[in-house]
Amino acid sequence: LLTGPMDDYLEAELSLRFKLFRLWESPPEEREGFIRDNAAEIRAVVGNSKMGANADLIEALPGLEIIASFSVGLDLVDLNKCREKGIRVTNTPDVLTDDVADLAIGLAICTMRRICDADRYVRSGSWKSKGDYRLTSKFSGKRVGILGLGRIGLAIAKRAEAFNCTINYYSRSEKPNTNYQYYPNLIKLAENSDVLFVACALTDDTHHIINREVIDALGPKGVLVNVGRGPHVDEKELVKALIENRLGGAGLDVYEHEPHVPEELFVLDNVVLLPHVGSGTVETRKAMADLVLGNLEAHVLKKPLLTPVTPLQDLDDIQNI
Ligand code: 8YV
Repeated sequence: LLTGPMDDYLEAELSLRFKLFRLWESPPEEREGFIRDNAAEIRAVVGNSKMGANADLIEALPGLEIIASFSVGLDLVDLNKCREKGIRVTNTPDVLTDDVADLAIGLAICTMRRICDADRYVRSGSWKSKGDYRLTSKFSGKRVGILGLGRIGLAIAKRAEAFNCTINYYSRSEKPNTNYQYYPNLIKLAENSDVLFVACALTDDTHHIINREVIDALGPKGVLVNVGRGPHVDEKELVKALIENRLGGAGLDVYEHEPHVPEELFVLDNVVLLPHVGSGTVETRKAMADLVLGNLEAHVLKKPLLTPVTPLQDLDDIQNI
């Protein structure tokens, strides 16, 4: 069962190997019936960051053996239910790390150097009519804070090091084998950051972890970059802080209610808004698709899964995507 259209190559390859059910082809009001009618045959679900597998879907599929997510984030998969039912889960770690980290640094530079706004300045003819563009903020050498020092957080840190940034981080526990400074308190980290990157997994603990207090600690010169999940940030507070100039800027790839983006942000020139494209390169999406296919094949052939997530055993690990 493919929960939504996610990648042409993946869909084509899946349909060569398996009988494929396309959930989105049924109108929303008919989906329950569609699932009920086909439940006996459905042994695997392929979901993504838009639609995973919640407890209702899992309960409705008595023959379900595996959920292979076309994403690293598993916030839309009910891992407790999977554990209870003995359902296997896989995701797509590592292959997307570079792209998401590249984009995070891109968003920071874009926001601080106002690349998108400056581009609009040229296109609108303002350079000719109003003269040179305003001065912007430097990124190199700044204090970078990273929320979640997992695979993606570490890749952001490595890149920021090359820009001579100071790297500090917050996570549930201090990470061994890094020279980066650990802050056990997120507010303190924000107070000591020029740019704060959100790169942790979304769980009950990290929902709205970026709240008004953290935003105010980052302050009127600080920049927030979110390449994690929208609900990490209290979006209403973020919008308010940006409008009231209590926060310097924001580079966002994710939002609380995608694809809805608060329209108040559209008129602000200190924000850069991307449509959840962190892993969106041809190369990475192909690698993610190959992992989904490889995991499903391994499952069917009773071979070891390529990227298994043992529900909850690995929560600490996926805490830090
Ligand atoms: C999406 C992502 O999965 O990996 C994740 O957790 O959010 C992205 O890679 C991708 O956009 C497909 O929906």
